[in-house]
Amino acid sequence: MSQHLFLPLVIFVISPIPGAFQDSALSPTEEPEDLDCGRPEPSARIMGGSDAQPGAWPWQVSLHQGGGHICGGSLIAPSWVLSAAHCFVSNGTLEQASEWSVLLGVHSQDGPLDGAHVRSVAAILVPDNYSKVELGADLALLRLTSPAKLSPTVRPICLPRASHRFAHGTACWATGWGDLQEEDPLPLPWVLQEVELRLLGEAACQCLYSRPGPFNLTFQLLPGMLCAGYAEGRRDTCQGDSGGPLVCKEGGRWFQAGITSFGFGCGRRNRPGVFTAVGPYETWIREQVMGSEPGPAFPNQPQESQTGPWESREENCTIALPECGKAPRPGVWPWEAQVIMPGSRPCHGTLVSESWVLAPASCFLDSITSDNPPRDLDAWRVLLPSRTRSERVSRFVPHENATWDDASDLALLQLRAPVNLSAAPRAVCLPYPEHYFLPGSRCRLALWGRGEPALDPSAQLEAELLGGWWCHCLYGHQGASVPPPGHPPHRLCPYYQEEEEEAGRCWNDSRWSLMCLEEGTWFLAGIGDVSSGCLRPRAFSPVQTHSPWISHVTRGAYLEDQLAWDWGPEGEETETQTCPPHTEHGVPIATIVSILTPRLCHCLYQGILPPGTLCVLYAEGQEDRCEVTSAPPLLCQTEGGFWVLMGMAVRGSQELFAAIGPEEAWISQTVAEAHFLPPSGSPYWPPAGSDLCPPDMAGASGSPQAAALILLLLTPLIQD
Ligand code: 4AZ
Repeated sequence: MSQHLFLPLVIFVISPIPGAFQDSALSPTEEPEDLDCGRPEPSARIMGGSDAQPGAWPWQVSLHQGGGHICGGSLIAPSWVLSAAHCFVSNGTLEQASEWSVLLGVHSQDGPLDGAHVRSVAAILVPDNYSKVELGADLALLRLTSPAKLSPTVRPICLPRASHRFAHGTACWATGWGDLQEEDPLPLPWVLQEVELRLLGEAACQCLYSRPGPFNLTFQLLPGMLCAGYAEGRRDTCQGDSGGPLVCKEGGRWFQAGITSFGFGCGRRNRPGVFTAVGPYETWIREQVMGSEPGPAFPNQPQESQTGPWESREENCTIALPECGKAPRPGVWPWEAQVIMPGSRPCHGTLVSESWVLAPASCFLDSITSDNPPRDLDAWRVLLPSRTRSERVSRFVPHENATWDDASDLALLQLRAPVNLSAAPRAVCLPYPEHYFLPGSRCRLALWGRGEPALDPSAQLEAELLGGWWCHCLYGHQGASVPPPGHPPHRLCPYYQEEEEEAGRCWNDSRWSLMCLEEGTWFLAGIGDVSSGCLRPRAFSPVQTHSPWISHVTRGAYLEDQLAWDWGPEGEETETQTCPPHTEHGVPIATIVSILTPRLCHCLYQGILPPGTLCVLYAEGQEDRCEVTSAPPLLCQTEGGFWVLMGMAVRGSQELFAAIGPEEAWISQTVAEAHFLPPSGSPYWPPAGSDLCPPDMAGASGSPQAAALILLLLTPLIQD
């Protein structure tokens, strides 16, 4: 159960109303076998809260297998429980009924189950046409070995008839012991959770699912399914709630409109939960339970008009939320946060929700190694744009790998009071793990950590993102497989149109975060580590890998406020790609570079380089060479152990070298003693017209981006 509205608990008790269980709503056409259903003992329910009151949902059952809760279910008759088929079918096979037990009248699943009782299962029935959740018919009936003991905390729910339509927009309730959000199990004492969900019309649901974001390519709402939830996400069912009921109150009774079936993630924007609609299965249910006395009840329901008051508002599936990632001007970041600690330089971080700031943990190294929470937390302040007063900090959560892994150099700081999000301050958007930043995306740098701006702070560099293949292979190893779109990248490589020489020095002294723009929305895409220094193209560690941690710590602030685009591969580029070999000339003497294959060099530079130019790669973990200014020689050792002068740097470039080989005649004439090795037999340049480049770059030939990249790489490096 994913529920991110945590309201204070207000407990009050309404004394039982005499005669509350008399069925005043029964019509003369009521079927004789109907038992009283859908009426819990009157209780105080905490609206918008998360823990249910004991006995508030007396039809809710917990289905156990192997001693643990697996799925929810609902009591529909003393001997029958309704649940989801997918709880009992694995690899096309229906599990043994004897493996399952049904817990009735449970509130907290921890400790003594006061007032609860257990029944074993005699039979599990699943519709013949059930195959997998996405194809519908995800329901199951469990026949108990002996009838449940009905009591105020154990009562059946009413079922709707096939002809009944629940009005779109009706407020209904889902209940269960499922996760609080993705990857976040319900903590002890495992109290039953409730969440209010609105029924969504079919068109609205399909419209939401077609909005960009994860999973938008895969969903088709089928007959017999219904959606409930909200465009903005936040409140939803989640893993472990499956099989549990979605109930709506009509005419003074609770009816089960749906069975929690599946969804795409939990509480995500535009991805409401999907339920099996119960009404359409009236006949199937009646057939299965035939002969049982008493059977489930299908009382008359007042038929409402099919078009509820919410319908028109839903159909255009718009969301009104404080938006993340909208900046008035690039470089003017409304999410820029400065953390001030007594006795040290300010630390630049980013506002990621109304209550949380993300910053490099290395700013707070003293705090990480000493006690947690840090003693001086009271003295910390956060400055945010357009706020006249600074914010106080109530909690400091460093990433567990922060002290040894640069890519995890992150900490979250919780503000004592949430700030009002408006034009400024405003949160940046964070990418989900499956976020795919399109090659060529527009990006910019923002200050990060204790970094002093090496440049005039207004001159933040405009950059474009390199394709994943390039970034991965330039920094990765030969034969390494490239993460396909939809998988978190290992690095993000932007290349810059303006160059660092403006600053007169390498930006090595500054740390930057990488902001990338999609559809007018800025995402915090990456964080720069100091070790990437002056290597080019610069590499940033992707933030998306940390979204589960951020989401877990901020408890939904992330899900609430973040958009997630997923411009997936759409059919192409799904084949596994690997990195080509980096060198065929042995290890260079300075041990800091490898020569790229002619093909890679040719593709990377789009054939614009003069024939005979060698490109080199600064491999992972190596020192940067910002201090090298004079044209260095490129020396390589052959298999025979000879050291060979392979090339001379092109105009001081660190990546490009003019090959010596083609100049053999001229050198021999000038320096009679020079020794030349026999040719290696491998030309430095591929034949004209060969198109061996990966698809990423194939279409980019001669593009401004490619030209910019070439200019960048040819730019001589200027020393401090
Ligand atoms: C599940 O795995 C599950 N957000 C149930 C419901 C939803 C997602 C997953 C809907 O049981």
